[in-house]
Amino acid sequence: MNLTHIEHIGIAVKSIDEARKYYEDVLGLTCYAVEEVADQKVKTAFFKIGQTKIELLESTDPEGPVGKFIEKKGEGIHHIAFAVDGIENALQELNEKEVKLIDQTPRKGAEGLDIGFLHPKSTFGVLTELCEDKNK
Ligand code: CMX
Repeated sequence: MNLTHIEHIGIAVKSIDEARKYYEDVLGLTCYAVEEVADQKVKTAFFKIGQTKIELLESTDPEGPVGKFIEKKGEGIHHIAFAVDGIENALQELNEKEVKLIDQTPRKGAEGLDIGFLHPKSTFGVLTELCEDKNK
């Protein structure tokens, strides 16, 4: 498997409008995109630092993954995403190595990336995402 870099860190927040003031006014970052991902029941806001992005995640439904996460654990780091070359093969390899997959095959995520999640119960408690930008 060829992981190339940390693509983004997903951070669950109650309100993007509130949280972005910290990222913009205090840290001096620029929000370059806000996007709703309907099938994930989230609204996202992206900031870039070097090659890595911060993805703020606001739930649009209390029963969605981020809504449930905030209800249980509060705001905070929700997942880490690695960029990978060849996401299909990477997911297959992980499956063969008995890592529990949430997505057996890639699906479309924010920014048009192909993504696949690994279950936190088989990644030492860290919800992990693989992603590949096939438009590059
Ligand atoms: N990080 C670490 N552990 C997590 C977690 C997270 N983000 N989310 C849930 N868990 C843990 C819970 O704490 C719980 O642990 P315990 O059994 O020890 O209490 C367990 O996983 C089950 O949690 P749950 O609240 O019952 O939730 P579900 O099993 O219904 O779903 C999960 C958990 C990870 C399978 C689901 O959140 C999922 O499919 N996530 C992937 C998709 C996603 O997160 N999308 C939002 C981001 C989209 C984007 O970036 O665009």
